[in-house]
Amino acid sequence: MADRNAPSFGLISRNSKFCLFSITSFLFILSWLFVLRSTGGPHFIDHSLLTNSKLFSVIDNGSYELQNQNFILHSSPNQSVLVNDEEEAPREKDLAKCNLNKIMLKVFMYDLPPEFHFKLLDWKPEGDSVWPNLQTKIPDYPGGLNLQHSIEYWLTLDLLASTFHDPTGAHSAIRVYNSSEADVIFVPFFSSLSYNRYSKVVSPQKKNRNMLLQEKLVRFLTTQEEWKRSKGRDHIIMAHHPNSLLDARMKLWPAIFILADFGRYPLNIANVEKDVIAPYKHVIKNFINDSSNFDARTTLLYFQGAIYRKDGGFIRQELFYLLKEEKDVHFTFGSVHGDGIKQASKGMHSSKFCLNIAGDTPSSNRLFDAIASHCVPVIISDEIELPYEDVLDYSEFCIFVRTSDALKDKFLIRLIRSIGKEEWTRMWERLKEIEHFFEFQYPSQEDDAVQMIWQAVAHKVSSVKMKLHKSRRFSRSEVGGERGSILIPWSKFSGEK
Ligand SMILES: *[C@@H]1O[C@H](CO)[C@@H](O)[C@H](O)[C@H]1NC(C)=O
Ligand SMILES: *[C@@H]1O[C@H](CO)[C@@H](O)[C@H](O)[C@H]1NC(C)=O
Ligand SMILES: *[C@@H]1O[C@H](CO)[C@@H](O)[C@H](O)[C@H]1NC(C)=O
Ligand SMILES: CC(=O)N[C@H]1CO[C@H](CO)[C@@H](O)[C@@H]1O
Repeated sequence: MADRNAPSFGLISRNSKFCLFSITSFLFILSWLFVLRSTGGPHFIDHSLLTNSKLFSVIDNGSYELQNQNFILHSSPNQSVLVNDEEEAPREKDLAKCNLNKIMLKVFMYDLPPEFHFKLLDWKPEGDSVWPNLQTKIPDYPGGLNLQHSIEYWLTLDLLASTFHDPTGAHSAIRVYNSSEADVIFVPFFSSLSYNRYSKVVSPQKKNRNMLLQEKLVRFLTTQEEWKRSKGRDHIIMAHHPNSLLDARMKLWPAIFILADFGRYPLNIANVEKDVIAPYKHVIKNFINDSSNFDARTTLLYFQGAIYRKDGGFIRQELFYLLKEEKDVHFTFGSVHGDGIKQASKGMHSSKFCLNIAGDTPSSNRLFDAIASHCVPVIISDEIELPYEDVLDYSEFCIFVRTSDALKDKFLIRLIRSIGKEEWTRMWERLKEIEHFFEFQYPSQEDDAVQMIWQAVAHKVSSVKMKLHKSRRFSRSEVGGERGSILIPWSKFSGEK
């Protein structure tokens, strides 16, 4: 990062200024036309003014299509009149479309050997190619509960596809091949899958393959120019499964981690300021065309989950005793496998509220299952960190309860029963509006989980850059004036002791 300039972050504001300017200009011209028209003057308007205007061709070609959507350019002989096709103002729609191009994060991706990524999916490399050809076949990620942590797969696919010609053109990140031009350096190690698949030691080996891969990764990264020039601070490393990257994280911590939570990390290794929290991929089916309502969802409160021996287990057990007499509460233990997923889908789709109680980690995929089911989440997890909370106000569609309160007799059930039809319906509507933020898909779509994560990364990178630039102010008076020597430890600017 030391040598990077930061053009793309300028783009964010430049883009939105441009959008604002274009829309304002357009509205201005529009109102001007209406004034002319109402004073009987459309014939004063030169046809060429409209059709040849640069502004209009920009609008025509840009991310919003004013004419095609709401307006028709009527060219009656020798006069042109813009007529609003629909009565509603186009403003909101156009602003939303303008957002489309708000950030373009430039990402350099290491060409790691396939054993770090697609070979873990049993993909077989052809020739020298490190990457699958997505235009012929997209390797599948293993199903079941593996999928919860599959963000490594979706982000990598998105980067690989970012260089294809894409008529929808809605990318948030684009792969660049010159690392000096990149905003961040992406490390395509499928660490969650590596943990899930290769944690067992196979004799006669002493170490499992997951550990060996991590050692290899550390050796690789720490010898790269890209790593050396930023000490890894602009590197993106995915470790979504709470147990993934257990060994390497202690050596790679200057990087930006993409995580499910901070449950198993010391504060100096991972923290909210430096890292990015990503959602789990929900395992419950989406509730498409959800026409249920408050009364149709007959279960008041739904919970299905495992019992843990640690803290989370205690809370779950206590809550079970507090709630077991309530007739409209579904509270059972047992993890969701196979047919369980079908049952849980049914249960969550027919419940008003869904409980999320901290387990052995602060986060769980249950929250994202609840969102996909439009079942208002009730979160009892004091340490939980939520994805994109800088842009999303979870209190609009979730109920948060402190653990200490939840364990008071009748507290939780009274709170839940006090939420009436109107308030619940508002939260349910909001859930339907925001659910797409949590969808992982290929190709990625505007503001889905993949693009939201890239945007969250972009927000981190700009602050890292600012701090690095600031730290260079007096670099000439530092020893030897050498830039590499003034890289300060992360803890200096993350406020840790
Ligand atoms: C429109 O203008 C063109 C020349 O600019 C002229 O030849 C044509 O007759 C005009 N048509 C009408 C309907 O006035
Ligand atoms: C990479 O980008 C840097 C900065 O823009 C430039 O100086 C360098 O020549 C580029 N390298 C290659 C191989 O194109
Ligand atoms: C949802 O509704 C749309 C339009 O009414 C319909 O075309 C579609 O098939 C429905 N999907 C499902 C899964 O019911
Ligand atoms: C990217 C894009 O849509 N470009 C179009 C801009 O408009 C000209 C003329 O209308 C087209 O030829 C381009 O294809």
